[in-house]
Amino acid sequence: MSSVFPDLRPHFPALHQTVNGKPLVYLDNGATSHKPRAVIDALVRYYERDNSNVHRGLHALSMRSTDSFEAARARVAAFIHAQDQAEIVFVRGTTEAVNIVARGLGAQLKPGDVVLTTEMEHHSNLVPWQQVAKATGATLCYVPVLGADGEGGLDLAALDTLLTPQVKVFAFTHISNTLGTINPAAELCRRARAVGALTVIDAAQSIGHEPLDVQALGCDFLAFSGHKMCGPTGIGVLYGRRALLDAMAPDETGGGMVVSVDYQGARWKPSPERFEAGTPHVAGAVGLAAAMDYIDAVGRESIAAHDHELAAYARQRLAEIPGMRILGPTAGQPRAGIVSFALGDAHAHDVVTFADQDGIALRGGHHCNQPLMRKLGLPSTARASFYLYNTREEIDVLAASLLKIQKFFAG
Ligand code: 7TS
Repeated sequence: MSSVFPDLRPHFPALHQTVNGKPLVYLDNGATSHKPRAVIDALVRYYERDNSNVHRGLHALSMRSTDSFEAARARVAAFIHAQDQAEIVFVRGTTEAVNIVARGLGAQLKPGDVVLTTEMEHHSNLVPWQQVAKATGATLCYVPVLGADGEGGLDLAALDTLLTPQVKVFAFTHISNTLGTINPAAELCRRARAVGALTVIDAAQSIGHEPLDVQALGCDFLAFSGHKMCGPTGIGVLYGRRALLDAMAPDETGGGMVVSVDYQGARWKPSPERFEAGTPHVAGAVGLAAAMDYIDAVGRESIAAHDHELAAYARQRLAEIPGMRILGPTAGQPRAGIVSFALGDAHAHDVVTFADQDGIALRGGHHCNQPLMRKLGLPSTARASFYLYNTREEIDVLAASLLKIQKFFAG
C-alpha cells in the first residue's frame, strides 16, 4: 500500500475470502470491480424500504422510488459534470449505450460518410459501428495503434489524414482495456469537432479510475458501466448532449417513453425517458449513485495515482521474469492500472488457471479485442488490472506465482 493512500480493503466484503486455500488476490478489475459495503447497503436499503415502480404510481413508495431514481440521475450528472440531468440516460452498461448511439446516429448516415474508430476498441465499441456501416453504406476507418507491443498508442499523426470532412462520427475508447493506454480524449474530441464529426467516448475503463468531466473533454456522447466502478451490474449510463439526444430516434420502444399513443402510432418523450422504455433498474441507479459517493470520498485523483503506481510496480516486477512480453505504453507515457502480458509460449488460459491455484484472479483471452490481438500476433494475453483496494504486496504474490509458472513451462 502506498504511504498516503488509505487501506480501503475493510470496506469490501468480497475481498476477505480464500480461493483454493489462499487469500484472494483480485486482479480482474478491468472485467468488474468489487463493491464496497456502502453500495451493498444502499441496494438492501432500497429493496427493504422504497421498492416500487417509478413514474407510474402516485403512492408513497412509488414517489420515493421515483425520487431516488431521479436523485441518482442528478448524482451521475454531477459526477461527470454534465450540464443537464436530462443528458443522463440509464442503460444496462457500456454495450447498450454504444448500441443506442450507433443505431441512433446510423439513421443519419449514408454511403460516402465515414465512421472513424481505432484499432484498440473493445468489441462493444466496434461491432455496433460495423453493423451500422453495413446497414447504411458508410465506411468504417481505424486510427492505427503504433508499436509491436502496442506501446506507441494511437497514431495521432495519421489523424490528420483520417479526419476528413466525410467523418461524421469518431468513436474511441478513453482507456484501452488490453493495453492500458490512456488516450488524449480532449485532443481527439477537439480535432474531430474541427471537421464537424460527433464524438463518442467509451469510458468503461476510465470512469471509476480517473477524473472525468464531459464538458472539459468536449465530447458529444460518453458511455460507461456501473459494475467496473464499485457499482452494481446491469446499470450504466449513456451521456449525450441534450440537443443530440432529442434529435435521435429511440432504439427501444414501449411503456414509459411515450407522450401519447393511439392505434396508429406514438409520440416520444424527450431525453432521457425516450431511451428508457420499460421498468428501469432503479436499485441499480441507486447503487451507482452510492458508488459515485464512495469514489468521490476517496478522491479520483488519488485513485488514479494509486492505479498508476501499482501498474508501474507490476511492470517492473513482471519484467524480472524470463520470457515475459508486456504490452502497452512504456514508462513516461500515460498508462492506466492495466497490465497485459504473454509469458513465453504458455497459453494465457494456462497462466490464468495456474495463478488461480494461488488464489489470484487474472483475466486471460483476447479481452474482446480480437482484431488488436491479431495485429500484435498474439492469440491471447493474461491481464492483471488494478483498483483502489489493491496493494503492492498483492503484486509480489502475482510475481512469485508467475515465476513458478514460468519455471514449470520452461521445464
Ligand atoms: N468497453 C471497454 C473499454 C471495456 O473494457 C468493456 C468491458 C466494455 C466496453 C463493455 O462493458 P459492458 O459493461 O457493457 O460489458 N471490458 C471487459 C474486460 O476487459 N474484461 O471483461 C469485460
